[in-house]
Amino acid sequence: GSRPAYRPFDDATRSFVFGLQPRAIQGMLDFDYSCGRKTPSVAAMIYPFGGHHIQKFYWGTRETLLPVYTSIDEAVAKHPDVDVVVNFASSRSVYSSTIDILKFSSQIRSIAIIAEGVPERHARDLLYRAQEKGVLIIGPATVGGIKPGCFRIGNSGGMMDNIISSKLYRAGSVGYVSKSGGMSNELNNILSLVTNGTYEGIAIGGDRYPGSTFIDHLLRYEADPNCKMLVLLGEVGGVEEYRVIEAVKSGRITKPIVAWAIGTCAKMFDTEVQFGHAGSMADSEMETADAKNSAMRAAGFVVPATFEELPKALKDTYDGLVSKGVIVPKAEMDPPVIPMDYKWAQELGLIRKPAAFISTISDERGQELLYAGMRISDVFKEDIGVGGVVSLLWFKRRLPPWATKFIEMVLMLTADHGPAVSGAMNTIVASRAGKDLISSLASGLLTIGSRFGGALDEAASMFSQARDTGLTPREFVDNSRKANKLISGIGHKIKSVNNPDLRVELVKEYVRKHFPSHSLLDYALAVEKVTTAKKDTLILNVDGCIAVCFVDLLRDSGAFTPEEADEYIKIGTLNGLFVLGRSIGFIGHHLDQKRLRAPLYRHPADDIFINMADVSQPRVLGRVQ
Ligand code: Q5B
Repeated sequence: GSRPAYRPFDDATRSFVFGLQPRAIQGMLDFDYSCGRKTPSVAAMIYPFGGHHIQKFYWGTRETLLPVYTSIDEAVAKHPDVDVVVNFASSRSVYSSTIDILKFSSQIRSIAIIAEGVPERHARDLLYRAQEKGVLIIGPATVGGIKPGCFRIGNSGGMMDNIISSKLYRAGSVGYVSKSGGMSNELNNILSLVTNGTYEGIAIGGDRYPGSTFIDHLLRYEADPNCKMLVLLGEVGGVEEYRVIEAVKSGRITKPIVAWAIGTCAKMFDTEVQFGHAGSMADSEMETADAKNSAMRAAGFVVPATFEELPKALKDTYDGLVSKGVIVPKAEMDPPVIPMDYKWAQELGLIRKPAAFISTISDERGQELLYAGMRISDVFKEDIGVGGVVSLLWFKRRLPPWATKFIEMVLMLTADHGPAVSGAMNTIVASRAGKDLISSLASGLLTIGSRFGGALDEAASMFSQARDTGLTPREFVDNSRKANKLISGIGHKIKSVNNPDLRVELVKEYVRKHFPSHSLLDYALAVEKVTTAKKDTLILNVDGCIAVCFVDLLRDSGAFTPEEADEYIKIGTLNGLFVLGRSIGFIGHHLDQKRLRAPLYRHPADDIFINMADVSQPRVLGRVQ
């Protein structure tokens, strides 16, 4: 590319991210956006598994798509402008993937290796191969580094608010190199306070064999005319600081350099102390932090007396460069506004929006599923049964046991009434047409209506209205007839006074025994007396009986206000009982037909009286010749 070797990253740098790291990539893109970059610094992802696809990211307030390739070959071929790979491969696969990437060294000039725990022999081999090809390797075991205003390797620099507060969205004049990402964040912050900020910062990683080390980066900064001041944050262990000392002594590094070796406290322990990093242990006196600090001081580095004095040393050095005119501070730009993720803003309580839905019966967001506030484990501990669950989810309250048992009784009674009823028929016909369970069930359910199974709500409202307005049973029947209105809940196709519906008998028996009151049932039975006197099939049918008993439950259980009781009748609760119960039977019929391998049903034509008498003389439209 057109970039000089000392400046591997600039504001046009494009990279691949190896591995699926959507959060890190979003962080890189947010950084880019904050820098005012025109194009995202990530061109694509490489992930060998799961096939080609694309992933969506934010680009400012809008969204952008990034491709995911399965091989480096393809990615390189498709994006000739990319010369950096941020390799997030695990310690197990990072060696082979980096070897692969190194094959494209004519295009890929820098690789950041994030993985920790890379075996030292692998690290050394990669280092050797990369040097041979002149490829810059940062890492392993590092967040990478950051080039303010230009490019961010992975998660370097921390959260976006940190990046903004450390002014990393625009370049400063100070180039630093450190081992750890955590110390880098600290340095970015200090530099933003006491100088015009970071020009570039690299964390080389804490392993014994980093792919590039202090001297590599400091020599780059030395060569880069835009970098005016150097910072070395070393640590106990290793001898890399001495290579920098040699470079200063030999005149290869001439820019002012502020330095500190961390770990001066190691001498306070009796035994060898290993700090967080694999390489941070002194094998000899020379590798101690104190020895390094003394040697650097002696070589002319600016080394403060203590770490706490580092900011002052940085400030003094910077101020000196400004007064000499080496650094000309630029006018500060306004910090960019980075759109905050909706979820994050919500968590911080910064925004609100009206919910599109309200729900008040169940909640699965917490540790435990709740039904109307009752923990699912308590549902079982207290053995509330299906009736209890229905009472929680339909009525948002626990009903007394006689009521929940009644609900269960209703579900059991209405579960099925043979294959000949219209709903079961439709389920069976649908099933035999090859439909699946849900379709066949739906076909049966959609048949439930005011004449079949769906008469409960209207029965409840007709009977209670009649009784509430003081009509005698006879007046009610007469009024209905005059209005040409069938009484919902009265009449049955096959059941009659002489062939009573046992289900109805069971309900009556239960209600009389367990309900605190059954006044509407009594009223309905008085109506039945009138209707059956006319015709013995005009019994109080199963729909009607359940309906009036449920009104008694709603009104007299003490669990509902009169308004609530009326509301439940109005909003169609009672038909729900039949729908729920009969679903059991419809599913049974569907399974039965499947089990029987029942073939497609076609109704015999001789069972249908087909008569087109009314169209036997077609109207002549136009003239017939
Ligand atoms: N008449 C149920 O009719 C049925 C009258 C009436 C006053 C009435 C009919 C009706 C209201 C709706 C209702 C639920 C269609 C039924 C159920 C579940 C099921 C089903 C199963 C299961 C039956 C003969 C004469 C006529 C009519 C008069 C009829 N009903 N008068 N009020 N309600 N009921 N549905 O036998 O003078 O001769 O012209 O619509 O409650 O669905 O097992 O099958 O578990 O699956 O066809 O139990 O009663 O009688 O219509 O020929 O009428 O009685 O005006 O008088 P039918 P129709 P007239 S339970």
